[in-house]
Amino acid sequence: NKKAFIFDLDGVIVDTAKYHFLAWQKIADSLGIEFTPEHNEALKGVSRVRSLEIILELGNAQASQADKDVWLKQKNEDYLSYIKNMDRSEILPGVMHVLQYLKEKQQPIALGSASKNARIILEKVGILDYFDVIIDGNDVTNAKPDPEVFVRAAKKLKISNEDSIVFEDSFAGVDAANIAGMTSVGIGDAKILKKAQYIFPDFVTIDLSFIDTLIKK
Ligand code: B16
Ligand code: MG
Repeated sequence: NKKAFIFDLDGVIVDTAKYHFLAWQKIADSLGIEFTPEHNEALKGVSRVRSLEIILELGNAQASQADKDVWLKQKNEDYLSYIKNMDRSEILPGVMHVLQYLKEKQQPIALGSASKNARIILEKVGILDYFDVIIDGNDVTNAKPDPEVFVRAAKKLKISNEDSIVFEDSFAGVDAANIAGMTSVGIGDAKILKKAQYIFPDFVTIDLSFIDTLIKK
């Protein structure tokens, strides 16, 4: 039995969500827009461009394309300054255990991330080799909750959507997996991820017998 195991990156494999938040908060601050961790939930899994739009909407602010381009560039430069020092220690607890088990069981593994920085991050934390397929923000035109990123990953692995399992920490990402007819596994807060078919607070609480169940499903 082969299934496609598709991992989101930010908030699932590594906690870069905190860096995205810090970088966006600086932009919001400079625009006088209040931006809290609660507001940040809506940005998870969402593209950089759409994230800025959401922040501007929060502040009822209008901006020219030229201004937006400046802020998008600033945000990404700031974000890159946070991720440049990342190493293996930033892989979230329990993730390696599951990745190694999937390799042992010869299951296809993909990354399905909205981030244009996905490859750099996988390289920094030293797990690029685990992924048979990487689909990221550079490959897709439609952001989550559109299922494009996951559908492309499954297609490239030559596995049907029904035989694909998605690990996601975001509301938009869980929606995307469900829309594609894939099995959605939410990692994080059950209140936010209630539409996921399975929910775990983190990878440490995922038993390998659960992974076996998914393989045999
Ligand atoms: P970048 P994921 C997403 O990654 C993040 O959750 C989201 O907050 C971010 O805006 C998006 O990537 C774009 O990232 O600015 O690096 O291209 O969770 O889909 O792995
Ligand atoms: Mg995420």
